[in-house]
Amino acid sequence: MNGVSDNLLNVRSWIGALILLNGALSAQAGIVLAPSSVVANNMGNTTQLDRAYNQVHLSHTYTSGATDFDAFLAQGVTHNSVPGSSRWQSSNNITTGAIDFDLGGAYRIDRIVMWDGGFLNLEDVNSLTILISDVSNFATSSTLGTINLGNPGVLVLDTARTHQLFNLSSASGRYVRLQINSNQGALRSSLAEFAFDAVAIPEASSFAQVSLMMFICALLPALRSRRATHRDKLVQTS
Ligand SMILES: [Ca+2]
Repeated sequence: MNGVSDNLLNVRSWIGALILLNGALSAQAGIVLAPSSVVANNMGNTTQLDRAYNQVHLSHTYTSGATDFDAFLAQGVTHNSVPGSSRWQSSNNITTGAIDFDLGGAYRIDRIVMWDGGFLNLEDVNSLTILISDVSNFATSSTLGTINLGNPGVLVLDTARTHQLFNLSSASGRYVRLQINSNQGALRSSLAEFAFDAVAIPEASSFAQVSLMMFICALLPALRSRRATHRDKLVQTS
């Protein structure tokens, strides 16, 4: 087999490896991920926003970015939604709006788990659209999905609220927007606790750069070999 064919085989091997790498990334098990900070919030705060994801009233805790998502939920995690300090509440007379979070890095988001209030359930968010973006101003974004938590039905003191799990469209980015479309009827909205099922991904730009570099490195010997063959032919015909 000549050098050109060998090197083209190498190119195919590298491309195959890249496809496998990409497949491995998409097949990775998800971890539990909470936002790392708030970028914007047009709903105001009656109580502080991190109460919606600070784990304080969860029956089990996780390490954001490390704990296996399915193993975590399999423990039967509940949220004590009774204390006022267990949930975020928007400003009075504001029930809808958008809250933007920084995840602290690029992630693929597959699912969201939510625990609602139970107590004071008329404040609980109902319809929620979730967007993800590579840029903090959401100039471009993908929709992860619109979910409905439904009305718990009765005003109860729920010290062990069970979770609701929602599948999302598995898009990637660094910033997530929770767009609250409706609540259960109160004059402000609340979020008891939420977290994402996520997989960390390399930054798109660096992944593309590495891929391009690997491709060029693999292709160079083939080009050199072809040039040498061309030169040999010129020598033979001169
Ligand atoms: Ca909470």
